[in-house]
Amino acid sequence: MNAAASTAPVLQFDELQFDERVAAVVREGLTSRPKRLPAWLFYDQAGSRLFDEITKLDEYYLTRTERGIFLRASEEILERACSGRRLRIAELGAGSAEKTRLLLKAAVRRQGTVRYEPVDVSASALEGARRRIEREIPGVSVAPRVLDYTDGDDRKFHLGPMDEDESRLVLYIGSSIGNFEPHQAARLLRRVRAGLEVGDAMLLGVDLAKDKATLVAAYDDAAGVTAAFNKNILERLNRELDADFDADTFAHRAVWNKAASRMEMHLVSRTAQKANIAALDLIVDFAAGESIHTENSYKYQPGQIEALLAETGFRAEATWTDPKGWFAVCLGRAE
Ligand code: AVJ
Repeated sequence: MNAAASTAPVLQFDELQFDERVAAVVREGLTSRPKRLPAWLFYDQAGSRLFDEITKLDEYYLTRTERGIFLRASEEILERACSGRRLRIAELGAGSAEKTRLLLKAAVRRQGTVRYEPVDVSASALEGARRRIEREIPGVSVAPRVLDYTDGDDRKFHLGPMDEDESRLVLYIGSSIGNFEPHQAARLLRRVRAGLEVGDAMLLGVDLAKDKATLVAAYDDAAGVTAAFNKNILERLNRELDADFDADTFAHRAVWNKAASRMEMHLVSRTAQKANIAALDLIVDFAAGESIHTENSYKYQPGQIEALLAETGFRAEATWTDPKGWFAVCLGRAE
């Protein structure tokens, strides 16, 4: 073992576990009918870079719309959230850094310093976030938590104790909750609530249902970045599981499922073909036109997120939206 490897035992362990998780969901998803893969598989290094590009596209209104809400309302959001105490700010996921920065800066203006607790399964993503944020925003101390908040079992979601005069604000922004079926979303919120004290707060950012053309364009942009993002999931299987997918033989498809109020992404096999996933010892058959369902992105109706908060142990206290009513940021109080 060389010196570099021996200094990074935690990361190696992290990656080993992750591979097993990838192998298990891929086997499960590609032997199911209809075929599916979970959306979290998008975010390897290449996929995270592509997602970052997506957030800058004209068609992808979500990121800039939510950012606009934070630009206008950060102070007010913190004022409502803190109920007169010092705030600690936790965040589910370590990825939404730019919008988070607006809130962290507002918190530093308010109270001088703030402790920021990003929660993620990836120790390396958290370490990157810690370094970036401590360098860029003086007054923020970052205390990362390696934890899988999407874990199916109902163990408490523990963020650790706080001082007497503090309260917690948990951020779950960027429409991340949109990837969950409504019942899974409720489960996740209940799990978060179980780790909070009465009076703590949760800030949710959700995308709202809107006209079909706007939605479809956001998930099928003219430059083809979202198509590349979708197809990267196959390239990831090639890299990590020694598979032989030819991503170009699959078409990117974005569909508005109005009945379920969700955008769906699919990869549709253009021809009848087989793919060999060597590491799984698995050969997958595709009929011409057969799809792999790779993502659901739920779009909420006004009032629906407030109802979800109410049924999971929170009181919906305030909702901020943009002038077009495309995106909503909602504050729930643990009760
Ligand atoms: C990161 C889950 C909010 O659903 O809009 C972007 C991911 N998928 N383009 C979304 C995504 C296709 C994104 N979320």
